[in-house]
Amino acid sequence: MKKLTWILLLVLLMAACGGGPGGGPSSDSEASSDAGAESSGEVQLADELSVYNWSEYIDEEKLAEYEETYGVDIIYDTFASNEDLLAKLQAGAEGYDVIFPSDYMVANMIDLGLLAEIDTADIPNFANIDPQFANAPFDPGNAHCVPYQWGTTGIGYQASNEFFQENPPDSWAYLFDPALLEKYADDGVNVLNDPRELPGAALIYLGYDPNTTNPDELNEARDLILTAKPYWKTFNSEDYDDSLLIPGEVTLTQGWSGDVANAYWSTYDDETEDGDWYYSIPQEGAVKWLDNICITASSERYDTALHFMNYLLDAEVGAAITNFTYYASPNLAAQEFILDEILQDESIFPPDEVQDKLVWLTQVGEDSFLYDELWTAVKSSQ
Ligand code: SPD
Repeated sequence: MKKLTWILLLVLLMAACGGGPGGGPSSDSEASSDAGAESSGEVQLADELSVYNWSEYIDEEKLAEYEETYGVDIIYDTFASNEDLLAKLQAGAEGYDVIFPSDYMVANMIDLGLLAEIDTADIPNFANIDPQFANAPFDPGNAHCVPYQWGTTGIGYQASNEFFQENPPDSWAYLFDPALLEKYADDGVNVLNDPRELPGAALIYLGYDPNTTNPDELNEARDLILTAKPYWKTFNSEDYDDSLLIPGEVTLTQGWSGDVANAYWSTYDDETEDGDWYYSIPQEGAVKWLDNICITASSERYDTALHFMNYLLDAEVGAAITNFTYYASPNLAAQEFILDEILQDESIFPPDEVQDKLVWLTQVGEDSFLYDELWTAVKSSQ
């Protein structure tokens, strides 16, 4: 069906129902700045929208549904870490409209003027968001971004590994202590290729704040990482969903909750009624994070970006995303459509006693060079 027909249909539908999944934020032509937008009454959508997200972090059927329903081609690209995203934008990459930074990176990007402002009154599906995830300290009043998915950073391990059967990894020592690592390093250990997450785990293991800017503590974390590094096979946070599952590739990984839960269900055996990948939040504590949907300050398709944002916050769309990614959804209205196996999974929705051990990463501002130096030392060592 031609794009114009879809737009006309959409306008009629909106008039009849008061807006569908993406039908909320209508663009007054006065407010619209979309380059190449086709105008049809209230709604103006651009021909294309460029979306830059974490890898394996959306149900692509929902992207296709958006394209088909609204006649907008989505140019989709992925990044591996908040710092990669930031570097790309700072290098002057223009053309990205919608991006998905985490909590502390939202704060950084606001300070750097990289995010467009939004008004949640223009996003009807924002009402679906659980109030506990709205108005976060890193973006007061959701003046720039809306919540997308949340999770934790822990340890994923193969339940079938004999050593883990006797010694389930319950501490960051399993990632950093050579005495333990030598028991299973030959079977493959992976860490997140992430300049805040890996140092964050080392700092927590050492008993420090993962947001510290104390050079001595950071040096200690760097040395801990350098001692463990020879035992690690890979630094991979992008396609480890696939690589993790290749037999013989990896037996233990630092991992994000949803990716490990996905690995559990991908290896689920109906006969044993169990999967091979378990997830653990180490006893020393771990990081909790919230990824967000934001519009870049350089976007020339602001109205379409806002429209897409509203679409992603629809209850059924939000549930479909969680049913695909296995990450927790901050979308309260989505809960009724989320698979029971996800809602009941404590590795995805941690119980209170685990929540108590979780901390947020926060922006370190001008001191971020300390983390850059640490990361360079880690990545450049042989
Ligand atoms: N495969 C999708 C991973 C998304 C993870 N976001 C993590 C943010 C951690 N700071």
